[in-house]
Amino acid sequence: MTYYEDPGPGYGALAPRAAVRSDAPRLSLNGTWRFHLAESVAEAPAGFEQPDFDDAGWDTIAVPSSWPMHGFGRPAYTNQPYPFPVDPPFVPDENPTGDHRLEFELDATWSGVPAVLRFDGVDSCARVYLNGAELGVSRGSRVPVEFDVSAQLLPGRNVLAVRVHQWSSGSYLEDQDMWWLPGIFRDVTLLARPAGGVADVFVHADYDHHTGTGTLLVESVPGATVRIPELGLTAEAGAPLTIPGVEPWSAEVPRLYDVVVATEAESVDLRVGFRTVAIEDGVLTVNGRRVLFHGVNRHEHDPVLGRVVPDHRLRQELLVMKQHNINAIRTSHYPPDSRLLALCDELGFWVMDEADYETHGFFLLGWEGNPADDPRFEAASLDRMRRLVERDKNHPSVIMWSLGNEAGTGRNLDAMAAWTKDRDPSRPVHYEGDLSCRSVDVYSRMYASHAEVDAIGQRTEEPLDDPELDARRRAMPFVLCEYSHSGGNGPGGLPEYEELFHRYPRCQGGFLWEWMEHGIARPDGGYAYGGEFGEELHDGTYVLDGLVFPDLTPQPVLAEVRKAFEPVLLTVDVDAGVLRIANKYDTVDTSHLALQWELADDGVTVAQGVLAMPVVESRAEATVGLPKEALDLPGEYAERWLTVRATLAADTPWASAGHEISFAQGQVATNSRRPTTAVAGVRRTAVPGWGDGSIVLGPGRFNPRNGRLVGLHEWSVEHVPLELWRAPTQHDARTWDATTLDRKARWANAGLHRLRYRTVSVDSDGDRLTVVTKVSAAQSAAGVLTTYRWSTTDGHLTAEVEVEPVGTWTVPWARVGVTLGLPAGLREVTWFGLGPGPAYPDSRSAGRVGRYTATVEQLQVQYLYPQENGARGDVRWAELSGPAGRLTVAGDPSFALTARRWTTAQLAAADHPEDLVPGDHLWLTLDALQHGLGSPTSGAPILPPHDLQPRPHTFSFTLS
Ligand code: IPT
Repeated sequence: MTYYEDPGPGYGALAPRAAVRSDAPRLSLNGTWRFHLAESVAEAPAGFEQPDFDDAGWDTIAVPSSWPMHGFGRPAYTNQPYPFPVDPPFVPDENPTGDHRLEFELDATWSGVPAVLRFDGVDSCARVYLNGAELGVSRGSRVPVEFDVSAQLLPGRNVLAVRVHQWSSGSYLEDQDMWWLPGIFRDVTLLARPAGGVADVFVHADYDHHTGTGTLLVESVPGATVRIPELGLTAEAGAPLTIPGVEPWSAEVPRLYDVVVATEAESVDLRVGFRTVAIEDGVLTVNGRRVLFHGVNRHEHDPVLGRVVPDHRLRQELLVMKQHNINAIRTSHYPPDSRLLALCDELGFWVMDEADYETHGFFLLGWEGNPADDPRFEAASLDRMRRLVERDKNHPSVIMWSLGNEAGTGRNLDAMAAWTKDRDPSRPVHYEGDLSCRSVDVYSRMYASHAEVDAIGQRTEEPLDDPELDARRRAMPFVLCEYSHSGGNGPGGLPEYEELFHRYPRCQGGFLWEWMEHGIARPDGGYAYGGEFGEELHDGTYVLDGLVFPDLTPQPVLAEVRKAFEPVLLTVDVDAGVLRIANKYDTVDTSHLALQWELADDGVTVAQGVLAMPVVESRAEATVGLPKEALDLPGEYAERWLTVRATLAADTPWASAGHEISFAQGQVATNSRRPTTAVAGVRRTAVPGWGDGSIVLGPGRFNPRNGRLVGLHEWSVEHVPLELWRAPTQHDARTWDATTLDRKARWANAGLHRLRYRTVSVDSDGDRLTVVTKVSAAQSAAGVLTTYRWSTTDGHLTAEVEVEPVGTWTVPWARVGVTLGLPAGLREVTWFGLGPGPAYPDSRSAGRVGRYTATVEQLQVQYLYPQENGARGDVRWAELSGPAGRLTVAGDPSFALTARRWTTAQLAAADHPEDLVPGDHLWLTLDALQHGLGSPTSGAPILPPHDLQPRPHTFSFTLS
């Protein structure tokens, strides 16, 4: 068996230890290395490890790097499938092999100094040589490995040679849903290890919330001292220290103390947070408080660099999370770059730190032969867990260990859990894949439906067969390690989950799937997804499922996330004249917040001010009087809304003073004097007449044969009387089990995208034009009778529309909408309704009633895979304007609005945003009803009210 197929963890590496900042000399070996890529191991050059090997003809590559991102080989994306035959621990001969060489000079500082060479991440198997001598072999792509190089280091010139294989036995344990990207993708460092230095350190910093006392126990080498300069404390390592009056660490107040652990030979700096994690009465607590995870699953991805994540990006990711009320991260599905955890300590996040462990492809084989249950993989399994825990054990942000993801069940997982509990009893152990929870401390599910979470909240979930295990699991706290898959335009249904987390103490929130879209930047400026690199097997757009775009720009749904995750709930109760404030923070009161209010008449601000924010303790509630004088302000309006916002009172490390944490709106009862639109005044009606071969009614001209609107004022227009289809979203286009047809397929089968229109009648009766159309698709007996009753008053044209399904419908509708093709010279839209972002039936809580203006371009959301997007919700009226003129559309009561430079069919046909080319129309669709977005791609069904089943409906709109 080859060394890269050996199922063990590799050889030659030192025991794992904590990642620390030390004053011992260090030398970064990052930079430009010589590089040679062979298609297979057999083609890799012999003797490449020899110092005098001639690499002059080789390429160069940056280290760290994912080599396919630099033109060597190609990225490949699969979710579950292994991109090689499943034959553990063997891998194919076609095994891209990257040889890396670096010459470096050492000065006198390093003479005779013991040292180690550290690799923070190599994907997937590395064989390492220094000055021609082999140091060893590593596997475990995202865990660090250190080799002792004391005997090999030379004064002056040294040559480091690393052979990296894309595939190895380790690949069987690394089948995460992401790009396969081989390379030395994290730092390479030479570290002096002075004799008598601080070889390792394990900080135990607990907090007793009853007494406010901290205890600190630092395990390190004999004779080491521990200093906390800020507290003027010095002690010996190994001796427990009791520190009264310490300030605890939490994700909300990430209080860190600098601690120095030193021997004569070396001094190590740590940032320590005092906190105690416990499970009490079936609830997970930190410092005695129940915590609620408003989390995301975070992969490491950079659209240009692959698995290399630059510093500024790490920080930016976390700032954007904090700014959107996200307080927790699951490091799906492997240990992140350690710099991330240092930032989590500093900025405040609850972290579920996960081992580099997933064998998902075996699921497709009924878990037959799963390495997680194969004794040959036991040592490698334990090694991965050990390297995770040892590296990250000192981070206060890490409050839970996770064995990995989607690796079925098996003895190796049990062994990993047992080892972890023994090594670090201070943190609970998580793993979702074993429903029995036999070796873990927390009950976890992914994509459980709202109904299931509700049952779990009441501890009435389906029992396990084994009563003992069942009782044990039923007593556990519950988290959703993944939920609300956000592929493309979605998910819907977040507020309903949040409500369950607030209702049931056992339901401690979860981690949305997932933080970032893994699009790969193409040279032409767009982003690629799976299948665009010639992969034989791939999962296409499934890699595009983030809350932020690859460049970290928030998707609209992030506003919805921020709303759902609000730590302070505000309710404007206009009738009672009060603002209700519910503090949902885990620990802090509301003294860091300020309250602002704003009163707007039909979206125009007429008054604003501040309210004194009362100090509301965590989990407590309070009320404050609303500004009565403002509510009673005289004015002419159709709708008066009061908006109250809780904002940061002072700057924080992650946002400036004034940053909004939560908001609420309340409609002020009106003695309305002005209707919603300009459609007002004395009624001057007109009757349909004839002109130029068309029926003329007010500003409208109609085709007498089919009754469609063909002209408006001086424009010619297109008119689609009824639309039932939308450009399928990623959620429309996929279900998670192969046995259920997705909506896209069901809509296609029913022909919603190829409706035909038959004019039943065109009648002018009195002052109305009545047009009846039967709408249905080829080979379908189901249809919709659509009746338009057009009338005109004062130059406004009003349509009352009635839709009535006929025959037997077996699919839901995507929408009930009317489309108008208008002149392209309409460029801007001002609307009164929900904004500023899009709103869908089950994703609208972030919308605020107001008046907004956007260009047609700004209304579009450029999902990396084009799909339905950008609808503005509850629009009472909208004005479209531009060089072509002006058009006002008013709804009774309201509609959802999309305005695009391409048709729905063109949107649906595009593979990339760049494929969408503006045509010579502005396509305006007014939706009376829409299907929700849901989140079906991973299992949870859409909530019934958002599932648009065919039904009769009437609505009305007015064009002026
Ligand atoms: C789930 C995986 O755990 C996660 O890595 C990601 O692939 C996610 O799916 C995407 O939806 S597993 C799935 C069977 C629910």
